[in-house]
Amino acid sequence: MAAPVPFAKIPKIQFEGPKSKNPLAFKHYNPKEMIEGKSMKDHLRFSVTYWHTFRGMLADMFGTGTAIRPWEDGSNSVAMAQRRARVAFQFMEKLGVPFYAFHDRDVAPEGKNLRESNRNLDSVVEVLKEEQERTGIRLLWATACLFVHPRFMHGAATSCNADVFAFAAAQVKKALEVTHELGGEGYVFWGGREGYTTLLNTDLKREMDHLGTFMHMAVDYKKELGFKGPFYIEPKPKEPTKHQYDSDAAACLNFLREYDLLDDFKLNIETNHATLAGHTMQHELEVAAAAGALGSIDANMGDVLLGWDTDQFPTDLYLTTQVMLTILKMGGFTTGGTNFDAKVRRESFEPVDLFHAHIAGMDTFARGLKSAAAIRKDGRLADFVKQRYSSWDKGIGRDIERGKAGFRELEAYMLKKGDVEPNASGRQEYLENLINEFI
Ligand code: XLS
Ligand code: NI
Ligand code: NI
Repeated sequence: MAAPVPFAKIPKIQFEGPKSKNPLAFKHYNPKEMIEGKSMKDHLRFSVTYWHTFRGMLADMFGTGTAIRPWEDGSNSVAMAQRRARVAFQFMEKLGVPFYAFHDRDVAPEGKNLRESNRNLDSVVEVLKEEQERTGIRLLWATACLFVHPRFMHGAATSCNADVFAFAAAQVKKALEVTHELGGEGYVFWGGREGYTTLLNTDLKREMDHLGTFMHMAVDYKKELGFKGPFYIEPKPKEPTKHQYDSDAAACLNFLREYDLLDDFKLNIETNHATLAGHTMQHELEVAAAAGALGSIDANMGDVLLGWDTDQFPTDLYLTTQVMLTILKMGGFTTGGTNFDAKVRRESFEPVDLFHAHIAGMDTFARGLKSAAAIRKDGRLADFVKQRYSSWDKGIGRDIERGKAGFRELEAYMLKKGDVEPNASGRQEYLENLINEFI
C-alpha cells in the first residue's frame, strides 16, 4: 500500500522573516543565514523525535489519546510502521529539518520474542534507509527502549534478574547495528528504569557495577562494529523511578569516571530533566562542557508549576539564549544537535499543530542563537567575566594557578600584606539587564 499524503495542503515551510504573519513560515530560522562563520542550519542541527511526534497519541493518566492522526489505522503492525515511517519523512521534509531520532520500539513493533522483534525492526529500517536516501535527512541518534515492556520493571542493565540484563544487551546490540547501518551520528543511553523505587530491596553498589559492565560491553561492541559516533548518556533524576542512577550531569560524569568510561561517552542534556534535578539547563550544560563532555541536547522545557517531565516545545527566548551562549562558547555541536524531545499539548490535537510546535521551537532557538551571537559580538559580558577574575592573571593568583605557591608561601604573602584587596561587585542586576538588551 502506498504511503498516504496527509500533509498535502501544507506548503514547504519557508523563511519569510520577522514581519511575516504566516503561521506556517519561519520568522527567524533562516537555514542559510551565516552566524559566526557557520550557517544557522549547521549551528542548530535540528532533529525531530519520532516517539513524541509520530507515536505520541496525547494520552495522559486520566484519559486516552486525543490526537487526530489520519494516517494511523489503529494497528501496531509492521505494515503500519512502514507507512508511518514514510509519513514521518514527508513531515520532516516539509519542515526542513536535517535530522531525526528514534527508539527501536517507536519505529517498529515489539514481536513475540527477540528474533521477531529484530525482524520487525529490519523491515522498518529498510524503509527508513530508503527515505533517508530520498530526502537527505539523517539520523542524529538512535536508542533502545529499555523501559516500556514489563520485563524491565526492575531495570534493564540494573535489573535484579540476570536474564533481563542479557535481553537488554541483545537489544542494544541490535540497536547499535541498526544505528550504524543508517549512518547515525551518535547513540543515546537513557536509563529510564535504571534506578530504584525503594532501597529496602536494592543492592545499589551491585546495580551500579552492572551498569558499568553493561556500558563496557557496549563500547567493546561499538569498536567491533566500527561505529565511530559517540555514545551519550542522558541524565534524568526521577520519573519513572523514584531515583535514577544517571540523575544529573555531575552524577553521570562521576559514574563515567568511576567505571573508566569517560573517553567513550558524552552527555545528552535535556532541559526538563535539568529542572527536575533542581538545576537550570545552563548549569547542566556548563557542568558537561567543563568536563569536555557536552555532546547533544534534548530541547524542550517544563512548566514551573508542574513537577514532572512535561516535555513542552521550547518557546522561552531567555532559555534558548542561555543554551546557545554555552553551545557557542564550547565551539558548537560536532556530532550532536538540537533534538526536540517535546510533545504538543493534549489540547493541540490536530496534525497541523505538529508544524506549529516545531516552527515555534525552531524560531525560538534561531532567536536564541542570534541573541547569543550578538552578546558575544558586543563583548561586554565576556569582558566583565574576564575582568572579574583578573586577579588570577598576575601576581599571587598567577603563582597559584601555575603551581608555584603552597600554603607556606601563601601564609608568608598574607602575613606581609595583612589583608586582601577589596572585593568588587558581582553586578548581577546590571548583567541581567544587559542580556535583556539582546532579547
Ligand atoms: C525521557 C527521555 C527519553 C530519551 C530517550 O524522559 O527524555 O525520551 O530522550 O530515551
Ligand atoms: Ni530525552
Ligand atoms: Ni524527557
